[in-house]
Amino acid sequence: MKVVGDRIYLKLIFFGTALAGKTTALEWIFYHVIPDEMKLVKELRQVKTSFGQTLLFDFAPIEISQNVVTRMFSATGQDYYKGTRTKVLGGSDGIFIVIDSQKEQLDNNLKILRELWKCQQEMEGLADAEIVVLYNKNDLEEIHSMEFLQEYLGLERHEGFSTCALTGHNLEDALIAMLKKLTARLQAGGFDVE
Ligand SMILES: Nc1nc2c(ncn2[C@@H]2O[C@H](COP(=O)(O)OP(=O)(O)O)[C@@H](O)[C@H]2O)c(=O)[nH]1
Ligand SMILES: [Mg+2]
Repeated sequence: MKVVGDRIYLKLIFFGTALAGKTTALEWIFYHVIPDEMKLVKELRQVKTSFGQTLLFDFAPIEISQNVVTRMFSATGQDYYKGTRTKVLGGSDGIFIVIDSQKEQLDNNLKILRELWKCQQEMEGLADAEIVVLYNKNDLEEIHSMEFLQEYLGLERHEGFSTCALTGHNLEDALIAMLKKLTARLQAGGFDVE
């Protein structure tokens, strides 16, 4: 959280393995959930490789109330960009963990979660970040159930939603859950959230 003048800046990030659906989820939220008057830019800012994968990050600033601005990022999942990923993670107030529910991705999810828990221990402030989990690609056949993934990946204590980023299924609810947690935290800290 950054306070500049009478404005509070919150940082939200979508974190997960490559191709889990981070960019798709952020795009859907930006274009279908956020009302135009809240958007501080008209288009999502993206830096993509020639294969359409996110190179650095996707970025969208949104004014959720008169004095609170939420900046949403999606961190790239490729191992190659590990250094960038930790930079994007730094200072996050809220983390959407995007799990690729496909069976073949089980170990990749576990691997990237271990990395996240490690970053949380090592990076200042990150341990307090609010977490909401998206169990994504719930429209596909060869997937594990949300219940199985919660237990196997050790995510039971975090609020989770079974999502499809292509159709936006449950994404609005997940965003609302996150904003409620952040608003409660701001109010507990004595900030006005109008
Ligand atoms: N079937 C299905 N495909 C998805 C879903 N979410 C993302 N995808 C697809 O998965 C691929 C990778 O998505 P992308 O958002 O670029 O992944 P990122 O690397 O996490 O940003 C794209 O082809 C998306 O269309 C989903 O919920 N269901
Ligand atoms: Mg991406």
